[in-house]
Amino acid sequence: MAPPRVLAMVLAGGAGNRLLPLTAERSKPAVPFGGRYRIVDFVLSNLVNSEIHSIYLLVQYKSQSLIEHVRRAWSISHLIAGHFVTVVPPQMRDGPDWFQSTADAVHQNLGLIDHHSPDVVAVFGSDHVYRMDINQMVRFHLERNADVTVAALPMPLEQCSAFGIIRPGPDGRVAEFREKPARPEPMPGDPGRALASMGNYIFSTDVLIDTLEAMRPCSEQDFGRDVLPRLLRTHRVYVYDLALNRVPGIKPYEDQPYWRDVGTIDAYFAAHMDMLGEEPRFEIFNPNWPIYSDNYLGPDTRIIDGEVRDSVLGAGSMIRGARINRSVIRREVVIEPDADIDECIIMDYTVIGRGAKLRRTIVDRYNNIPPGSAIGEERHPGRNQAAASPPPITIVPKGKRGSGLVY
Ligand code: ADQ
Repeated sequence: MAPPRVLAMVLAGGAGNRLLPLTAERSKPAVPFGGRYRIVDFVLSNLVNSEIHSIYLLVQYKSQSLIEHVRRAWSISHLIAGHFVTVVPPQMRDGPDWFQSTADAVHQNLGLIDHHSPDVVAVFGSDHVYRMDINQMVRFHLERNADVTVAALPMPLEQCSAFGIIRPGPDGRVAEFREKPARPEPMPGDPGRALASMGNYIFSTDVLIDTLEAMRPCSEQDFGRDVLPRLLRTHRVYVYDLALNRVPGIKPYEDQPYWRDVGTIDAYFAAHMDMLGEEPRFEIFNPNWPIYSDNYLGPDTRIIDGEVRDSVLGAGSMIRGARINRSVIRREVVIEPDADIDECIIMDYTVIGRGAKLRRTIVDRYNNIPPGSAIGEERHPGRNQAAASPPPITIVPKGKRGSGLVY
């Protein structure tokens, strides 16, 4: 039997206010992640590794750096018909407004779906760090003759007001869906957790088109808040538990499944810490399921002197003599002698001056941290020692291009 034809619509227009100031000049999917990635690379890698190669990326405001990144990193072969990652800016097809909401973004592009006439449409978010074989979810959807399938996984109850919460029925169908409920209901037999939607959906093409056409002209409609509750009443809506998903090459010590919504600074920082350690909760190196990004053509990193423990070093950097502990250093970063960097994320084209001390700090791109600075916990030694919660994370916003590097 021929494999199903899948068209992916990746929702990449999120403003990401809870990630400010990292999203002051870029959209959430364009925020740098790890030593060399952007957040959007995770969903795109999952799609391409799942052999889904027809991908539209629906962007909105502050999309310039996302567009540039996708052009550099995701120009997959145009020689093969049906292989593309194409950025779709708002076309204002229904009037002078930009995409109003997630459902509206897809609604304004129903023409693209019509043009490709796929068997199913994968409507996926782009704000998550995870590995997932999306084909397994497509098969699950087709085997059940579902109209819509929602990917989900159990999450701790205290985090669940941030998610769409599913009450599954005995037959695997979604019995109830509540978008970001104030008091989420735990799963039966699991009082500490509720079943949270990942914001990733497989739609049978006709159902998606008919539903969005019928919902017009209420353009402020959202997949979680409006589309799913409406479809539950009339259609076959199934839940796909990510725990069923088997991605090749996952190490025994990794969280299975690993999935993080990195929409807040705390979650973004924690996801970086998950990549560290001898047995990380999320192992970025998996040759069976690579995470792709752009091909950096600069030099390797050089360490002249220093002490580096449990850290990720991006390419093209220069460590002149520093103590670096549990940190992620991205590309073309210079760290001067006697700097002390502890649990930090240092982004591209940045200089950390001699003797600077940084703790639990995210330094955005293009910064020049003066010699002798003390940023983060170092400024208030002992302040949080008695507190049960970890010390807060300090952020140095993006500097001016050219103010950071050169060695
Ligand atoms: P949220 O993450 O709060 O909840 P939202 O902010 O609407 O949902 O973002 C969903 C995706 O759509 C993101 O990838 C975002 O970048 C993108 N997006 C938002 N507005 C857009 C627009 N106008 N145009 C294009 N893209 C847009 C959703 C679900 C919940 C689920 C969580 C999981 O609604 O049910 O639990 O995701 O994180």
